[in-house]
Amino acid sequence: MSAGSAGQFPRDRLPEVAFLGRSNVGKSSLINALTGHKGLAFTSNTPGRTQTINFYRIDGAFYFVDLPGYGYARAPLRVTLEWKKLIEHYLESRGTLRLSCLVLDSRRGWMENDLLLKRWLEDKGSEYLVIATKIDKLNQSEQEHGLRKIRQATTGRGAREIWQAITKTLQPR
Ligand SMILES: Nc1nc2c(ncn2[C@@H]2O[C@H](COP(=O)(O)OP(=O)(O)OP(=O)(O)O)[C@@H](O)[C@H]2O)c(=O)[nH]1
Ligand SMILES: [Mg+2]
Repeated sequence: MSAGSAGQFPRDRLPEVAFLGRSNVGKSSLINALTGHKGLAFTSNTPGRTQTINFYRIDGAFYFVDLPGYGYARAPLRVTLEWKKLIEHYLESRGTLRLSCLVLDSRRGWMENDLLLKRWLEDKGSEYLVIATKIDKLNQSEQEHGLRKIRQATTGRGAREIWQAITKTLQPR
């Protein structure tokens, strides 16, 4: 099921796992790899392939939700803003969303928009998973370096939570 607006989201209240990330990182390919259906989600060499929110019902039990990628510089601004609105609306209001998979290209690691999204998910207290793709494009030492850098940002999360707790106790009563 493909939704270009919130009115078209499924209404059967099944739990959802969403795939988020920059354009072309491999979100749709990942859905195909996980389900073992090569042609299930459309993939393309051209960034900006997925332009609607696509819901794939798996075994009648849950949905994999393929979201349009962000950060595609060549998309017209109007389109970029529309996607942003649709993605934000989905993330903010979707009660059935159980897990967000934040997909990163292992060659690039964390980009500005990824960090913003990660922080946003943490502020909301949402469950999320960080997934690195295209590891096959790196050699052994690049793989180690790339994955270490990706993990670094996830360890920062602990520090943030400690600071949150500290500032909370320091607030005047
Ligand atoms: N080598 C390699 N190529 C990959 C991998 N994952 C995806 N690709 C390729 O990367 C390109 C983009 O993949 P998509 O799955 O369409 O990316 P997407 O994140 O869905 O992109 P948008 O829909 O534009 O947001 C395609 O040419 C894929 O074949 C991977 O793990 N390794
Ligand atoms: Mg896609």
